[in-house]
Amino acid sequence: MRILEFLGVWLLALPFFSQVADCPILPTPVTYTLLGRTPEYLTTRELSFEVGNLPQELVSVIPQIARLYMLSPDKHLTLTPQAGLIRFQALTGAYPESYSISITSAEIRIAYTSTASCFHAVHSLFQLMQQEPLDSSIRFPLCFVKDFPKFQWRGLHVDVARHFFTVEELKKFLDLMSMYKFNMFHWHLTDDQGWRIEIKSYPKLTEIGAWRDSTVQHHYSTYPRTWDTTHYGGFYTQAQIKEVVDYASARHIMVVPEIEMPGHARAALAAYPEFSCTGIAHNVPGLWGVFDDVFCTKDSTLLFLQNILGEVIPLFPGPYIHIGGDEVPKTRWHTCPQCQAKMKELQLQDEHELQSYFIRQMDRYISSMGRKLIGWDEILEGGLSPNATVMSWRGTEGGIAAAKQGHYAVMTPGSHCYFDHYQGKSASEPLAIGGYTPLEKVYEFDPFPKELSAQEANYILGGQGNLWTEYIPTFDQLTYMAFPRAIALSQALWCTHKPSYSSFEKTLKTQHIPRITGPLVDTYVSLSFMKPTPLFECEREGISLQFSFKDTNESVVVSFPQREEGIWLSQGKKLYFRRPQKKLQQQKFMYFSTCCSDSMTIIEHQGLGAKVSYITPPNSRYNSGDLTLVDGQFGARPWRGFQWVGFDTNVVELVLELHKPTKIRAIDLGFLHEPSSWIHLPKKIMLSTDQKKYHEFTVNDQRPTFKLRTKAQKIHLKIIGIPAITKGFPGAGNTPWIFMDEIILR
Ligand code: TNX
Repeated sequence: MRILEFLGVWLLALPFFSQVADCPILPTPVTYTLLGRTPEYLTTRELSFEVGNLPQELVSVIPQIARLYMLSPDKHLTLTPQAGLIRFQALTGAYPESYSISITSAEIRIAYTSTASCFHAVHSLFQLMQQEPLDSSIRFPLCFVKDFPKFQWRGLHVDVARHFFTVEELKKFLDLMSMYKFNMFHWHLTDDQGWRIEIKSYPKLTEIGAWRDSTVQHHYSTYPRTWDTTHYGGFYTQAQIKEVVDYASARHIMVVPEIEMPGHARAALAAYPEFSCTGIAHNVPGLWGVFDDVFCTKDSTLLFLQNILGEVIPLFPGPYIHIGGDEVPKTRWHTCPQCQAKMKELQLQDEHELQSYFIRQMDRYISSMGRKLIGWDEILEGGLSPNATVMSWRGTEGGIAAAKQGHYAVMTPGSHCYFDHYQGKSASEPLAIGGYTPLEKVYEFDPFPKELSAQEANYILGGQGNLWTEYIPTFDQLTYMAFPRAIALSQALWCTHKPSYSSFEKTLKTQHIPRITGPLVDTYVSLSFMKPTPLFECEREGISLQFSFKDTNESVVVSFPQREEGIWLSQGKKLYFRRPQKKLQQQKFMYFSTCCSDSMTIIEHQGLGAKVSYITPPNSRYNSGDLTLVDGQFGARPWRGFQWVGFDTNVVELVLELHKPTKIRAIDLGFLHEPSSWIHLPKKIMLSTDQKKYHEFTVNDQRPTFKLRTKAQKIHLKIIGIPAITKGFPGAGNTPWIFMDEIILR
C-alpha cells in the first residue's frame, strides 16, 4: 500500500499547518499537527502493540524501548497478535526511512517504510506519551506526525582509548543514541594511550598495549606535571565487540570501528616496536598529545596492519572502516632509511605523499574486502585515495575539499561538534581539554557548507559529535559532556526545518532533561552585582541548583525561573540573593548537576561588584566578563579556561571604581604563573588612588598583597611584566601573557 492511500483520509481531514514548535518529540519531526482546536487526548491504561505487521526483529526490542520511557512498562505494556491499540502498516514506494504516526481517540497507527523507520516511529510514539504517576494512566495527544531524516550519517563518536568504558556502559550510551535517532556509532578503539580490541594473531596488542602505568593529572599543559600511577586499561574481546555490534544493530545503529594509523600508534608500538621506524621500545604513554613515534611505512608494517584489519573487518557488518590518519608527525619518516628508500622507489616528493601512499595501501586492502575506507581530513594531504570518505574535523574545509573532488564527507568540525570542549563557564565544570561549545552553538551547526553547490552538497553524508576522552575518566562524565549537546546535534542532523533555539530549549527542558537521568547539565552561575543586592545570573533557564551555606548548613534548591521565599528570589534567568543579616566572611554555595557536584566560594570584600575599566584591553579569547576581577571568586588553579582575564601584552593598565569612597587597608592581586603556556608573573605594580602619586610594589608570588591605608574610590593599576620570556622557558624571546583573577580590597 502506498503512503497516500494509507494516510489519505488523514491528510484530507487535516488543517494544513504544522505545530512542530510544540512537538514533544526530539529531534523535531517534519510535521506535527494536533487534531482539534484545543488539545484532545487518547487516554489508556494499557499500551498494546499489535505485532502482526511489525518487522519481526522489532518484536523483542519494543519492551526494551519502552523501558527507556515508561515508568512501569511491565504493568502497562503488552504485545498482541491482533486487536491492539497500536497498529503498524508497512509501506512500499514511499520516501525511504519515512514514517508517520496518527493518533485518534480510538487507535494509534504507525506507517513505516523500513525496519529502521519503524524503530524511529516507536521512539517518537513514546516521546508523545504522557504518564500520570498517580493514577497510572497514559495519554497521547490526538495528532498526526510525518517524519524522515535530513542526513543519512547521524553519528556520535566515543574514544575508549584515553579512558576505557565497559560494554554495559556502551550499551547505555547506545540506548541514549537511539532515543535521538542517531544511526552511526564511531568507536575509536585504538590510540597512543591504549589498544582496546583483541587481535588474536597479535596478542601483545592487548597484553601490553591495553595497559598503561600512569596517567597525567590535571591539564596536560599544567606544570609541574603530576601522575596517577594506577595501572590503567582494559580491552574488549572479540566476543564483546560482537555483543556491542549486535546491541547497536538491534537499535539501527551502525558501528564504525577506528583503528588509528599511521599516527596515534604508541600503544601498538609498545607491544610491537619492530613496526616503528626506530625499533626502539617505548611504554604506553599516560600523557596526552601527539607523539613522534608512528607506524613506519615499510612493507612489514603495512602487512601487520592489514592482518589486523583482516581480523577487525569480519566483526563489523557495516561498510565503513575508519583508519584514523590524523596528526602524523613526519619526524621519524624523515630520518628513517626505509621510509626514505620507499619515497625514492616510488618517486614521492615529500612525506605527505608518503602518507598518502600509506593510506592508499590500506584503501586498496579495505576495498578488496568489500568495505569503504574513512579517515580524518589529513588523508587529503598528499592526494586523496580513490575510495576514501573524509571526516572533516579541522573545520569544514576538509569536507568541502573532499566533496569538490567527488568524495563523500562527514562533517564534524571542532567548533560545533567537539563535546570534549567546555559547555559552561563555571569553575565547577569538570576539567576539559579547552574550547567553549555551549548547547546553543551546537544547535547552530549546519553540515551543509555554503561553499558547495547543490550538486557537491550531495557528497555531505551528515555530521557527527565527537567525545575524545583525555579529560573524561568516567561514564557519568561522558554522558554529562554528551547530553544534552547531542540532542541539539540530532536536530541539525535530522530536521528538515529546525525550530527556533528557544522552542527547542523549552521542549528539551520540559520533556527530555527530566527523562535522561544523569545528564542534567549547565550549572553556569556567575555573580554579578546589582546595588544593593548581589544577584546570580544563570546562563539558561530550567536548571535546578542547590545552594548551601557553609556555616549555617542551610540549604535551598532553586529552579530557574521560580520564585523562592526566604532569602532567594529568582526571576527569569536571574537569581537574586538577599544579603543575610549577619555578615559572612565566606559563604559556600553548592550546586549540583547529576554527575558533578562542586562548590563555589564567594569571598566577601570591599571591591565586590566594582566597575573595572580596562585601559589595556584583555585578549578577547581570555576574557571571562566584566566582573571577573571583582566577583568574589578566585580563578581555578590550574587554569581551566574561565574566571581569568588574559592579556597578551607585558604592560596592563586598568581602573577600579568603587560605589563610594572606601577605606582600604590593603589590596590583594591574583596572577597566574604557567610558563608552559607562556603565562608569567609580572615584575612590578604601580598603584595610584589620585592618578598623581604612584606607589610601586614588586611581585614575588601569585597572590601578592600590598598595604595601602587610604580612602579611595578610584584605583589605577599599572602592571608591568617582564619584557620577554626568559631563555630556557617555552616561548623564550616572545612577549609573555599576564593572567589576572580576583582583586581583593580589604
Ligand atoms: C584531536 S580530532 C584529535 C584527538 C584528540 C582531540 C581532542 C582528531 C582526529 N584528533 O586525538 O583527542 O583533538 O579534542
